[in-house]
Amino acid sequence: MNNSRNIILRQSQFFFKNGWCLIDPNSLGITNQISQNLLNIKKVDYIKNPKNLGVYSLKQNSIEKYSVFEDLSKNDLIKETIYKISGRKVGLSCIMHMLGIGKSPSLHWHRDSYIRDNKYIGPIPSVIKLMITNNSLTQKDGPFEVITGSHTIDLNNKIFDKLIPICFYWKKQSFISNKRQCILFDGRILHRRSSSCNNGFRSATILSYTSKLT
Ligand SMILES: O=C(O)CCC(=O)C(=O)O
Repeated sequence: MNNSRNIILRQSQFFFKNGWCLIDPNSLGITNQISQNLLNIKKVDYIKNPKNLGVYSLKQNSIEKYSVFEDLSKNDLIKETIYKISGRKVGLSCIMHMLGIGKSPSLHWHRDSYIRDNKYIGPIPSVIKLMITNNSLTQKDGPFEVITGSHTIDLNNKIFDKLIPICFYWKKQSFISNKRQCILFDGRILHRRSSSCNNGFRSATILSYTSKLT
């Protein structure tokens, strides 16, 4: 009990400082079977989304065909853990499921919520996202990447957001791993999917959470 409280405390400190933290999928009730079910989704249920630059995404109306998404949406352990780590009471607002096969260019570095010309873009308060990677990943698979700490360096300026990944390249974190991962990240962080090679393969599920009105 004490040990799990210590883990959460360390994750919380890490999350506030860096804008992301790793969580053991099993501790969130995201079992191997869940990842297997996500890997088993039929190819016909995906579309190639131009916004996703060649990566397949699950059609939104196919989500209800697979009970695995209902299981994920009913998973209160995820919400409780996000509360413990971020201090925010959240509700699930969106599910995205992606399949990258073969070569694709990287997405641009971006934030999900930001201000441009005094206008708010994206959800306010910002989203918190949980990315579940369902297979092991190396650089060739086009892993998710962030600029660690960039959630706190936002000058609300397009040019700076192009310069930050160059100036702080040494702070780039690529989520490669020989096992499944859950990455919790703040939607204000600069992030992208990196490019993949001909033999690349990545199955990833992104759950977006927004603050609940109390
Ligand atoms: O697929 C990825 O790794 C990137 C996802 C992304 O950019 C987003 O959720 O905003």
